[in-house]
Amino acid sequence: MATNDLRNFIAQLENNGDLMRIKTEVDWNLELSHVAKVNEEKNGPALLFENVKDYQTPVFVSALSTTQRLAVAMNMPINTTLSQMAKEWVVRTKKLIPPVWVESGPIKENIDVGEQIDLFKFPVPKFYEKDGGRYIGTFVSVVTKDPETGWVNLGTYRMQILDEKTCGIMFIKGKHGDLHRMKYAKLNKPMQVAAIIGYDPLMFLVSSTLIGAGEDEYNYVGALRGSPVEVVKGEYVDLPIPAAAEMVIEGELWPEKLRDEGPFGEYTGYYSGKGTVPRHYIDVKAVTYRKDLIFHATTVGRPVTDTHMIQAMNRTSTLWSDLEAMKIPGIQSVYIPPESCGRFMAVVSVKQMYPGHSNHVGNAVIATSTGSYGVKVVVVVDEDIPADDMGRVLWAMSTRMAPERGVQIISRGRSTPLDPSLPIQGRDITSRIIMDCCIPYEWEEKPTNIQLTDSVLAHVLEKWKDYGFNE
Ligand SMILES: Cc1cc2nc3c(=O)[nH]c(=O)nc-3n(C[C@H](O)[C@H](O)[C@H](O)COP(=O)(O)O)c2cc1C
Ligand SMILES: [Mn+2]
Repeated sequence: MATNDLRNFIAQLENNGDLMRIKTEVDWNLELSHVAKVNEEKNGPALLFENVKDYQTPVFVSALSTTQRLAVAMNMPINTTLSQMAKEWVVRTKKLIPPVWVESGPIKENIDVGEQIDLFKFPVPKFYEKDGGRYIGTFVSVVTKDPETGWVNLGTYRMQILDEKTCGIMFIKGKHGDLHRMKYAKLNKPMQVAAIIGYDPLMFLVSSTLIGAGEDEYNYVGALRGSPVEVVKGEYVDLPIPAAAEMVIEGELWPEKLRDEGPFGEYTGYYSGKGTVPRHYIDVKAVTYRKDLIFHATTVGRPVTDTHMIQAMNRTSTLWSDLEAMKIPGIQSVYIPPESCGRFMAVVSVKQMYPGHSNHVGNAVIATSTGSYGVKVVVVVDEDIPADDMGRVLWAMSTRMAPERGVQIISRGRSTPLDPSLPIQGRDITSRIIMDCCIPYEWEEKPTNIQLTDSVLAHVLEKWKDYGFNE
């Protein structure tokens, strides 16, 4: 059964023994995030904090910080690798499934408007000491609409509580929410915004994915799930909202007005460098939430957290789709490791069929939309090495790559303001490296791999327990 809301997802984790309920009181101020982070670094279970200081509402974290939990969200066997899930994504998203409108849903069980609106009612964590405040939008999907074409977009953009009825929001230039904002600026009208916190985690996977301008991410959530998202209209905004979401913050954003926001401990593991900066904000007009609300958050910060896992997963998927669209033969597997912040490094395994094939692949990666936004290191390996087996990738890098032959530096390309390897004032443009770790196709004499003998291996595996091994 596909998950279709957060509660269903949590129940599945609990069935798998992959959820821990914390009943000890935990402070929303730093303590909660630190428990979550230490647990994530031990590859621990998802956590439900049931006793958050000053609050009745529980907080759920680490939903997708392991491949096992990503697999639950994708409705696949829990031992599926990230690269295999990405391949499945490529297949499922070939047929998009639009959302369907319904009359009402649990999201309307509580409706706060006017004087009732108070963002401090919710157990919003402060994650890191130097953060500018409490971040209500971390595991969030922000809905906006193009005023000219009606295109609905979902994007994950961080949101800070600025006061009881105001949230800051950060749009990096070029993001679709910001393209919409610029159109409202021309019309001199406020932009309606709905921020969804707590729903089928597939939506978070999708709202942080590089999908083309003009495309409605709801169609991708439906495609990945195999059934349409049921949506209702907002209380204040004329935007589609999942009927079974936990919580929605609705409001309007004046396109040219700014207030101080940040800083925020970013997923690179660093602050982005500029400290507190004037950014856009939402005037909150309604907050709707389910009975017995579960507040959903993610720690962000250094790898590996939900953010790194989902970026690794969705960027591997879009890179793979892009390469498939380029019709390059022989691609065996693709992988963007979570430890590279889910964006800075890409590995592709290829079955070579002609001289220069591995170069073709390396150059293609940086020409794709995904590769050209943020991938700095491209590694190409032969077919015998799965792209997501980093131990084997390092082996290929060490034994098959001759630096002079294998390495190319590309000096200019699109970057991100979050890349800490570049000076704070010069982060628009980055260089890239392609590392070809393949044995050259044209070599007549190739190094001989040591192979286990099939018949002996089969014999040994058959007798495995007789030798005294348990597993
Ligand atoms: C936890 C998390 C926080 C993010 N925060 C921001 C942000 O504050 N601003 C931003 O522009 N992108 C942010 N991103 C990246 C965007 O979600 C991503 O680029 C996505 O493609 C945006 O949607 P769009 O392509 O429809 O604009 C974040 C991603 C994650 C996973
Ligand atoms: Mn988009």
